[in-house]
Amino acid sequence: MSAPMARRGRVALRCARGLLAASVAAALSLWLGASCGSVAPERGAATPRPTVPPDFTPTPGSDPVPMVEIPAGLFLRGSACPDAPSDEQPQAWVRLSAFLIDKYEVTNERFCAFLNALLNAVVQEDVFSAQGKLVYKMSSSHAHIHGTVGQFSVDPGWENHPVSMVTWFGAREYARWVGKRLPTEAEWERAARGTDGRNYPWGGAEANGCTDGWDPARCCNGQHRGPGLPGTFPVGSFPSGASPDGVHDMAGNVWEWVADIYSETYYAQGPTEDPQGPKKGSLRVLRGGGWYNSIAERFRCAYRRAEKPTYASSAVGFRCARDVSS
Ligand SMILES: [Ca+2]
Repeated sequence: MSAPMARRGRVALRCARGLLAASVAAALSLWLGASCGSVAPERGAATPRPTVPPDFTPTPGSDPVPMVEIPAGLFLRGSACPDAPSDEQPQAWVRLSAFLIDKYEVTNERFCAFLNALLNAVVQEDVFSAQGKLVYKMSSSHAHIHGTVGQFSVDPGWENHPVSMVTWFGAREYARWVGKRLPTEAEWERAARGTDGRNYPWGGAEANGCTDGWDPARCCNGQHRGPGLPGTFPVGSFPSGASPDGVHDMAGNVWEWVADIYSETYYAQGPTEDPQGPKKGSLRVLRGGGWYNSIAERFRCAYRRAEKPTYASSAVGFRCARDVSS
């Protein structure tokens, strides 16, 4: 059975189970009206909001993007130049196990497949997780995935642009669906700058200053942005800006969610072998700079930004990673 057929089969099975339950639970029938499209909510009843189910089955292989293997070893994390923000200090050698990371940012087309696999309702509003967390801010005028006639589609021409308006929760749920995970903050930085502590994916010597090597022609940024809104380019549009390992758009296009909780003092206090981030904290880390930024500092591989995990922006997306052994 093909993957699409299998998905349709699972959706049909969910609907059949739900319809049986609806015959004995009137309240539940309202939910089914939204999730299966077969039982209309009563007039005047509150419309259940679109929700990613909590118990979906990961479908490894449903994410056709190439991945780059980063070998195990040491890399130089953080910054030593005097004008670097304090949360990037101290600079230190960090050891990582081998891992795989997506060569490109997750696109609208790939995220649309996720929504189509898990939601079966006409939606013109925001999508939430089963725990009530915002996943995708579809109501934004900068969102380019919309629900029509019972399925989602990408606005023509935006298929290969990076998805945006996705929260940290949405990024995590997508990664879980494709059998991957978000990269740790350290993995992301290693994939962006290699092992030698360069300022940007393409180079730049920190000894000459934190923004040595900045070249706005090598990435999507405020000085060189796409013509639409959001001002992104299709992923992989800047091969001269790829990292030493061939990972694209680590500087610019969209900021990227990583797995870690943010702590300003984590580099000073955390481990230097496979760091996973602090255990507690209310903010998550974003990396790499976005299409509207014009400040060279934002695109440095070591630059750290923190936002609430429910934050959604037209300049924020993500990519996935996984263990080599998984
Ligand atoms: Ca990026």
